[in-house]
Amino acid sequence: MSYETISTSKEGHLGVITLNRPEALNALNTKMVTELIGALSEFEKDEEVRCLVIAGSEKAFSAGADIKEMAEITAIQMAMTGHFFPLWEKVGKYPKPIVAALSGFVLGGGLELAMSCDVLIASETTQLGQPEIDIGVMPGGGGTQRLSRTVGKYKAMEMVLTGKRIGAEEAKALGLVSRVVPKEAYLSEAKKVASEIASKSPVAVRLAKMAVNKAFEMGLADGLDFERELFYLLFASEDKVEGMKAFTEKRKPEFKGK
Ligand code: DAK
Repeated sequence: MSYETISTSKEGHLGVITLNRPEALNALNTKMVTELIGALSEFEKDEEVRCLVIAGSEKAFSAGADIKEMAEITAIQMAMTGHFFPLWEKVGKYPKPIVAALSGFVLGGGLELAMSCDVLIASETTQLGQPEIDIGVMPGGGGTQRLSRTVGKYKAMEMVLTGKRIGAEEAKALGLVSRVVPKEAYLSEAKKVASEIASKSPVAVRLAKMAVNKAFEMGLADGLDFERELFYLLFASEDKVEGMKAFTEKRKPEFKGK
């Protein structure tokens, strides 16, 4: 597939999506959102792809939704089309793990996109924020909910109500990114983590991702029940037999995702 506002590639078991609107700091417009959904669907169907990487450029992962486009959209148009909602749905419920390779500006919808991913690797230059308040609106892609659950009420309030950005180190201290790396290494590190995930059993990875995500939706008792059911289910997989056999035979397992 060829795209205008993103590019995609396959590197072994990795599907890589790169946001590519440098003239607008990778602002998310309708075209880009549509193309992102298309690329995510392609990689979802591709059995060779076990883990995704979403990256922007060194200057900007994404500066958020395209304000120039949004300025023309009415409330009715937004409500009728869901605007970007299908993207958050797609990424939020994506069955394969997604590593976000962050650098430069990660703002508004860009941060909301990143927060819907699973592992966030950030360059030391990364600046994260929800600046929607500065243009008279508020986060609409899950920002108020995901940010609060991640950094707690008071930091989330400060970020959402003032629009102020935070740097990579502060984000790491708050648990908003998984790891901070030198700016030359953010993409290679993201691919390294993604490759490591891709080397594990795809069945175990998928269920483990589901279980961790449930922690944000369920109470502890229900979450523990959910985890136990998935754990039992994994004992029916060929990958479980292979993983444990390989351990006792002191060799690397060959996981097939079955
Ligand atoms: N939209 C459109 N164009 C943008 C942009 C954006 N978000 N951000 C940057 N650009 C464009 C600039 O207009 C400029 O283009 P030209 O003027 O050269 O044509 C170019 O990118 C370079 O930007 P600057 O000249 O401003 O570069 P600086 O380094 O001086 O500043 C900046 C970088 C990132 C601090 C600044 O550009 C900035 O403040 N950008 C806006 C950031 C922002 O407010 N982002 C939040 C947008 S609102 C929804 C879900 C989610 C959302 C909406 C709906 N639904 C489910 C319904 C999300 C909303 C948002 O994200």
